Parts: sequence; C-alpha cells; structure tokens
Amino acid sequence: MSAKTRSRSSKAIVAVVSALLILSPLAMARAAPSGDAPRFAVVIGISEYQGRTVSTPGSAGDAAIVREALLRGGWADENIRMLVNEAATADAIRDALRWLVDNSSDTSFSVFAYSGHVKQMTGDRDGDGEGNDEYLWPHDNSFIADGELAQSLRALRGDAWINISGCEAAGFDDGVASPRRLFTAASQEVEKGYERGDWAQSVFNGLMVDQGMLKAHADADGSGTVSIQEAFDHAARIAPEMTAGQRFGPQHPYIAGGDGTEWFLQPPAPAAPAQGPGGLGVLDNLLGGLTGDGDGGPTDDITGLTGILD
Ligand SMILES: [Ca+2]
Ligand SMILES: [Ca+2]
Ligand SMILES: [Ca+2]
Repeated sequence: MSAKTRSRSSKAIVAVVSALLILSPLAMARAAPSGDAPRFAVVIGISEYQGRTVSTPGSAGDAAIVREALLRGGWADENIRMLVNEAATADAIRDALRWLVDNSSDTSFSVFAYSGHVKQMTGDRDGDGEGNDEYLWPHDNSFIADGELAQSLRALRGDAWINISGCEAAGFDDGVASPRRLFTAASQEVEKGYERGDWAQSVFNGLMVDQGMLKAHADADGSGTVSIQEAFDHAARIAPEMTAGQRFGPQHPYIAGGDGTEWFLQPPAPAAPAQGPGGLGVLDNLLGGLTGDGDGGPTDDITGLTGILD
C-alpha cells in the first residue's frame, strides 16, 4: 500500500490500519472490499470512433485485459458489462453507470474502468466551478463531463475501484476518491496519457493490469497475489521513465482514496502461484523498444491520443 493512499485516510482509519499491518496476512483478507462481496463491473474501451475522430491504439485492448483480470479474480461474466468501440455510446455509458449504481449495496464491490480519448475544455461548461473540465469521449463523440461522471460514481454504495486511462485522467477525480472508493488514473490532470501500439494497450493499463496483475510482475511483497495498489505502484514506477522522451512530457499515474489496506480483485486466499523470474528482463526489453523508436511508427502511441486532445 502506498504512503499516498494512507495520507488521505483519517487519523482513526490510519490507527486501525496500523493495527492491521501487524496482524497475519490472513487478517488482510478482511480488508475492504471483502472476498465474498457482490461484484459488478463496467468496462469501457474505445479504440474506434464515429466520424473523423482518430482511433486509439490501446483502449479496446485495455478493456480486454481488465475483463481478464476480473474473470481471473472470480468475477461473474454476466456481472461485467463490456462497452467496447461502437457499443460505447454516451447513452450506453450512462445506462451502464445507472446499472452499476443500482446493483451496488453497502457490501458490494464495483469496478468502473474507462480507456479512451479524453476531451478537455475550459469555461466550466458543466457548471461545477472548475475552470478546466475533462470529458469522457464516447464512440459517438457526445462528451460526458467529469462533473456528471463524478456524480454517478459518488452514488455508488459499498466499495469501488475507478480506473481511468486517458489524457488528463486525474481530472476525473472530482470528489470521487474516498476511503471506500479507490481512484486510479493514467496521468495527472496536466499530462497526456500514452499508449503503446505494439502492446495494443495503454502504457498505464499495460503496466498495471497486463504486466502487473495478469503476469504478476507487481507482487512486491511476494505474497503470491497482486493487490490493486501493488499493480498501480508497478505502473507508477515505470510509466514516467517509459514516457520521458515523449513530445508532451512524461505521464505520472495518479492514485487516491482507499482505506489504507490492500485491495484485491480476488480474495487473497488461496494464493495464486508466484510468478517466476524474468519480469525485469521483459521490462528492459520493452523499454528498449520504446526508446529506440520515436519515429511515428507503431509504438508512437501519442499520434492516437494527443493529436486531438489538447
Ligand atoms: Ca468539471
Ligand atoms: Ca475535473
Ligand atoms: Ca502481493
């Protein structure tokens, strides 16, 4: 768990967490959200857009790996609502958000994951007092303001993990993060989020979900399971160096909320098999691939995302 996460908790919660930390790993299984919580997810990935909106190389791939991580964590397929490409219209996203809220309860665990373009506009068009607003960019180019999204996400009961991969992604945390809502995002509000054409994933979700969770490279404490925070830390450590040479500067993933305990998509026990050696070698190769490119070829991820996002 990160110091950042802890710093956002109240003193009372920190005290409880401190007590938990000295207990056995089994006790951590009782950390929120619980393993037997009712679980529902909305997973959005938009690579193909209507009209002349440029495709994103990685967003549909992001949706696929998030779904895979949920399924491996024991989430029921019928409780995962996938909105990919043409299915991810603004109306469908709003409908899915209502479905997620309606299915949430004091004991549920909800996931909302979005990967796609982000539109940023000035002038407080959504009237929430922000000078800079970010908008989800649905397939039909009908933007959904951060203020509206935040209102829906704040209506979620129980525990929730909200994950946004796109440019200016932290700008969607408008009062969303809380002790029971863990918010992760690919980039700070003033940054671009990049994608990797060679992965067909975003840099952030490729590192966090694919490498961190699915390939288990992020099991920092060697527990045999990868928490969301471990996976995030893995991405947060590597993403800035991987994107350091990009035209609009590096991205620094963002995390807020949570109760200071590790959160898992799956119950921590029984433990998954530990990942074998070789993770760093793989990453070295990938880093080499990226830094050796920069010529607008398939790994020149920003042609998809940044050309029309600022
Ligand atoms: Ca706003
Ligand atoms: Ca905002
Ligand atoms: Ca672990």
